[in-house]
Amino acid sequence: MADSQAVRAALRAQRIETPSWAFGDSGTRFKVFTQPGAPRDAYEKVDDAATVHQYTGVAPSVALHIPWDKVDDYAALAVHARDRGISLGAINPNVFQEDDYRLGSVCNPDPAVRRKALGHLLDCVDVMDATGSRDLSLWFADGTNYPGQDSIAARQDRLSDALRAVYERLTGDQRMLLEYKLFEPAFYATDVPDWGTSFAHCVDLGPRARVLVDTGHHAPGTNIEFIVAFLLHRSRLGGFHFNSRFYADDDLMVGAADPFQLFRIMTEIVLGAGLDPAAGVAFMLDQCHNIEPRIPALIRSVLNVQEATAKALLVDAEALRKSQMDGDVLGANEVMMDAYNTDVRPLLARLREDMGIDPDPLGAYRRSGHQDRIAAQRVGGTAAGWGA
Ligand code: PSV
Ligand code: MN
Repeated sequence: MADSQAVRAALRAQRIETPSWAFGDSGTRFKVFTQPGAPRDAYEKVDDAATVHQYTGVAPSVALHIPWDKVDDYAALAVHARDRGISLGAINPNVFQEDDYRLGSVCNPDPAVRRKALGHLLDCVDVMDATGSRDLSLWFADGTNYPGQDSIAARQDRLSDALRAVYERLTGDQRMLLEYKLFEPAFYATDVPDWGTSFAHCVDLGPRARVLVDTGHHAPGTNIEFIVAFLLHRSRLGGFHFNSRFYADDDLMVGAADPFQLFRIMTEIVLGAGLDPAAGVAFMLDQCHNIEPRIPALIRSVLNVQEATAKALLVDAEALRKSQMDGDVLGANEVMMDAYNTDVRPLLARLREDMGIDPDPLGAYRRSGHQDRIAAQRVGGTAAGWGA
């Protein structure tokens, strides 16, 4: 897409969802560092998400994790979000933090535990009804640590049963996104370890079920853009959990570890028409900011996705196609690298001016004094974190 007006229109229409849990305190199993100004409840997390949107203009929704974001009245939380200029996005059920789930949730050998997990998933669809959310994002920590611990096949059957029950509960435009993860917390066999497993379950279920690609959930060296292109081509790419990693599921800021990979992913999205809302691809972040200040880290992350998208939009698709048809290996590579090596920051600055926001979102946020204000205001109570 060479025409810069068309590029700017596409960027202006892009939507990137922030995760509520990235605004709370987080850490590793060694230490959770607390930060001043941490939100203390779902309402303050929504406020922080609204701040990210205010400075970027392209992050108008926030995903919730239940029960971390449990409130008495989800419709009221949705109204609060609307008053702040954003909406509530994907609902992420949490079936991994209770003692009952030691041997898994929906794949647990104990039918009573499976019933409890399924009950929570169905409750989360009720939450979606109240918030107007389209997507139920499912991630299961289920798996086994030792060979022979449980039947791999039986666990797949239990998973199918639960997914089917949830699928049948969906109405309207509601969808189910099934996330996969190679390992962790299970170390021997994860029950949904890869895109193939997720894809197979989604195909069994029907068109409302799609695969969720978390960029940190693969073996090192995996060609993620291939997975993206394949799923998009089959109309089964439900969306992303963007983050970046050096080693495993590091949950660092997207585009920080490997901006070239992010560009390659976004190029497959652009070439496969995945930016078109009709393609139904949800662009979401899933990160933890253990040592860096969170609101600016999320602003940075949104900008990184935007920069990668801008570069992907600059790929000369016609020239690329011609090189491909001519078998011109170097020519095709040059088309890609020309786009990747373009400095898109001036184009994005112009776009932001057109949108009526500061061309330098991070600088504007730093100058705003917002961080000091929330640090002064949010005293008392319990800072949100995993489990709150
Ligand atoms: C699991 O590692 C995961 O990526 C899932 O999306 C969870 O919901 C999220 O992280 C929790 O932080
Ligand atoms: Mn994730």
